[in-house]
Amino acid sequence: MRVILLGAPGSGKGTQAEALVKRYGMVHISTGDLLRAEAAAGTSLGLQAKAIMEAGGLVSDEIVLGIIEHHLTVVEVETGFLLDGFPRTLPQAEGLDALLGRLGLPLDIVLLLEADYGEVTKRLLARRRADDTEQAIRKRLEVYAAQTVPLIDYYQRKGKLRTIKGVGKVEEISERIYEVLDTLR
Ligand code: B4P
Repeated sequence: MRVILLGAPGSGKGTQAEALVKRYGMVHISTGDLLRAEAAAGTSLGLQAKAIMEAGGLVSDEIVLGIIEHHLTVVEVETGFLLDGFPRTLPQAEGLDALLGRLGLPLDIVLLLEADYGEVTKRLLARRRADDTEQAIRKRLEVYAAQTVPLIDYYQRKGKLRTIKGVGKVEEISERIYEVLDTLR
């Protein structure tokens, strides 16, 4: 199963990814987690990314596409993959299409987790990660609206998009997703 999880910051992509990977066994690829790991390791790429992330911006398409290409070609993805937080811009989506085309790994579905900005802001402020300050959250939501929301239309046109109500108990949201993904198995 080859799945993309799309949604605003704090919409629960990382949270739902954990449950989905347990149930379906696909490889979880979170660009946010990978960038935070680079930052924690103190690599030059990581330090560059850390400053951008803490300010609420997006790391460059080139860097993120490089990371994804590495993971999809080097890591074993025969059981499928779950892309969490990627793509976030049109160039990333187009780059991914080209890469998946080359690898012969067509995408099955894009799940959009829908939660309003008031709800996601409340969740992120409660979490207190380094990029969860009020100012960075405002910036992340602006970036989401400008750069990531166009992907909804992009995947809708391709007939790949399914929208999931992302508000309620975590388990209830997982159940909504299982209903959709179980039909693909
Ligand atoms: P990410 O790591 O992708 O994080 P996110 O979008 O902020 O959060 P997510 O939606 O995963 O929320 P979560 O489940 O954790 O991105 C961080 C940064 O990395 C970006 O701002 C950017 O700088 C950089 N980056 C990542 N990918 C990139 C890319 N492709 N291109 C460029 N830059 C990139 O949930 C949030 C909180 O809500 C948690 O505390 C959780 O417990 C809670 N929660 C979840 N579901 C809930 C529910 N149903 N009810 C109540 N609370 C809930």
